[in-house]
Amino acid sequence: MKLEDILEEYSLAMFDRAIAELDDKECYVMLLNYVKKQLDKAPRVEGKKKLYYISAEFLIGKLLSNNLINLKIYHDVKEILEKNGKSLSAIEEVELEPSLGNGGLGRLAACFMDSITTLDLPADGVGLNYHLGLFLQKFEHNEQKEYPNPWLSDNSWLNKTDVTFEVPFKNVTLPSRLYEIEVSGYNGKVNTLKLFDLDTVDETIVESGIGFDKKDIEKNLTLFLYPDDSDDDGRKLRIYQQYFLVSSAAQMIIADLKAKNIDLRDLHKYVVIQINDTHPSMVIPELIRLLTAEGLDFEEAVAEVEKTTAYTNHTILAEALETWPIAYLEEIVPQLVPIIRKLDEIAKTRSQDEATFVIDNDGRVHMASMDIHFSQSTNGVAAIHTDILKNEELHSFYELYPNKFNNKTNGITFRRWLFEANPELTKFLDEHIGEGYKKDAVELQKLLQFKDDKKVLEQLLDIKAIKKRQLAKYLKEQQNVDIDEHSIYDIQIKRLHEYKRQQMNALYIIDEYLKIKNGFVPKRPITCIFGAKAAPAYILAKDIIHVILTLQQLIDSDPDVRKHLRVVMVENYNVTKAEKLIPAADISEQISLASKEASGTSNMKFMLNGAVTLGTDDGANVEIHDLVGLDNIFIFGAKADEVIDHYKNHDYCSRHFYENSERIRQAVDFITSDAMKAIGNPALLQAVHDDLINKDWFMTLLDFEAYVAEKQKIMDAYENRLDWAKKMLVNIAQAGYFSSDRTILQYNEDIWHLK
Ligand code: 26Y
Repeated sequence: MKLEDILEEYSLAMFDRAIAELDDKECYVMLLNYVKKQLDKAPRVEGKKKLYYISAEFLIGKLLSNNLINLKIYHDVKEILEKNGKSLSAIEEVELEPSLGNGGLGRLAACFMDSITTLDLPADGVGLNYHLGLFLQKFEHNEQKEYPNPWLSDNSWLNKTDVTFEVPFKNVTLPSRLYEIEVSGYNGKVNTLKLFDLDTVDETIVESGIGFDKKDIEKNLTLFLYPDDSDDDGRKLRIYQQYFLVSSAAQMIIADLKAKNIDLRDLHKYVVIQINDTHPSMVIPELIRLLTAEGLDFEEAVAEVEKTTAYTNHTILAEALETWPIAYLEEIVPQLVPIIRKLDEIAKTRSQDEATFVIDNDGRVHMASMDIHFSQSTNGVAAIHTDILKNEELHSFYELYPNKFNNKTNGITFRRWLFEANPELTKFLDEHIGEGYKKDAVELQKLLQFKDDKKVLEQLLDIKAIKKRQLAKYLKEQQNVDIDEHSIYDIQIKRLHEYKRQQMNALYIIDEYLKIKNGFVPKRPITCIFGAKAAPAYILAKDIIHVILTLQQLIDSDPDVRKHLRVVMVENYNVTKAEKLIPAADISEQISLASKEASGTSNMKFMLNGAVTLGTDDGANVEIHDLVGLDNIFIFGAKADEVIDHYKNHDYCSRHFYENSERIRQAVDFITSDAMKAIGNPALLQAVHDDLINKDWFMTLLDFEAYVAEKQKIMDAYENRLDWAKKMLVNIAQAGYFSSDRTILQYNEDIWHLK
């Protein structure tokens, strides 16, 4: 039967009407049901050994288009809908985005599941079924306000199961229930994302924004992703969440093995567990606990767990390296404490170096230390990041276990970030280099043969113009802002964090504003686009958002300036918005302080979509730089070793830069100028101003002038349109390395050994 007839049948069966008579919501529900049926029928990836990718976050984004693409019916469905007067993109608006992640780490887990399945590797993703994902961000009076972000509905990809496990906490044992989302691969097969939940969780306890009773575990356990951990109750809730996740995961793994009559002493031959940052680290003592309960000796269990688990580090920021007071663990999961103490003793027999202790002298458990000692592999997520782990942050461990350390440079799935987000560019590639790149992304290099072909370069510019127009239309609909589609789209989208230095971009805008006010206008209008959520308890990050929004309003209401320079902060930045923003970008802002961004992955998505990077030599920018060469990327600022030296010597003084540069002083002082204070909240503006002068922990002022100079260069380069198109082309052609398929093949080859 033809797909068209099948969908008509679904439509009639569900709504008693033809597709042409359905509204968008009904159309969505019809497609959801059809696709879910296909996924149910699809063959599962099978194999002797299975990966369990345990992660507190899976930032999967909307799934309809993604699944249509992987089932290879995207274009047919789109056509059928159009024939019936419907638009797929309007129908997609009906789907609620599951925001089950904060940013990079969670989105990486989602890209990985896509690639793992596509490469036919058997795996479960294992996480939590947060009822309310990352908060919904709204701007009110130029400030971020947080609201609940529900995504669960009767019509979702989530399937409830009868599978439950008993998770023992000190005061109460709670049943975890398994929910599942099928993950499609581009090979027509499926793996499963397994999300655990607690039946008694109650959304009605949420009050005033995203406040709730943090002590009421039975009602709040899986209510929110990363609840505010600025107080003890919030931190304890995170321990409850983490243990609930890993105990469910460990019990499920053991149940899977028992169902296949596998001897638990052979665990590592059938199972590999990837620990995604330290949030699931308690899986190590929990598995040891369960294995000893099943009859293994303690030493046997430790050895088996060490062979079965592997750890990925995603950060060198001290505040993100988790440590839990042993007293909290005593209070919540006392059964783990004797195990962790024994692990600490074993670790001390291996090294007396304090930097490698599992339990430090203040009685805090270092989750990363436990991971490194008691798993087979520790990897960083970009070459420079792994080098910094080896040589600086985790140096003592590297000396102890040189063979455990390895690099796995991150990647992104091209199914979502090219085929789905940019069908125009995909079609262009199909026409010029054939479809081989869809299997082997490195074939994108075939595009290089056209780097001096004027016609091809012009086509690339045309595609970018289309994507820019689409974004302008979308922003008009979403936020009622008008942007000039002929301006340069300069985009910085990522979590708001001082180390990512959105404040440096804001200072650039001020510098440009002052120039325009003095009669020096840019050759072409510039639109500076931001998207960023700040952690609700991260005050300075919220203040930086306030500075950006205040600048946006100031410039919007200034007819002299707004012709030349615009600022747009996109509200509630999420995966869905990223898919619209990235293909439209001319310039990709990757301006973190060198050494601080472990990898970055939006840098890869931008590059793949033909944006040119303006960035520091940090994270994966370094590898992009190597691949495209200095003609095709704009690099500025202090290098990682210089930055690391500043920290070691405590010799960075931002005030020194402020006092010695007129240009810096003018830009920084403008934050608290009368013009800004007339619009913004003076106290918040003052906080950012004062931090820049007195602290500036991430060295904004160190790099500011180099940044402004390099940005001028990239804007000038943009004016030579054909030469710019060539830069776009080289970036696209060299992006193949950043396919998550490559990353996953490397994980499999070096760590998982699944097939
Ligand atoms: C412990 C808690 C405060 C916490 C919550 C979330 C700590 C860390 C995180 C998330 C970290 C994260 O997203 N890291 C990012 O991982 C990406 C994927 O590897 C990297 O590309 C990116 O550079 C890194 O910041």
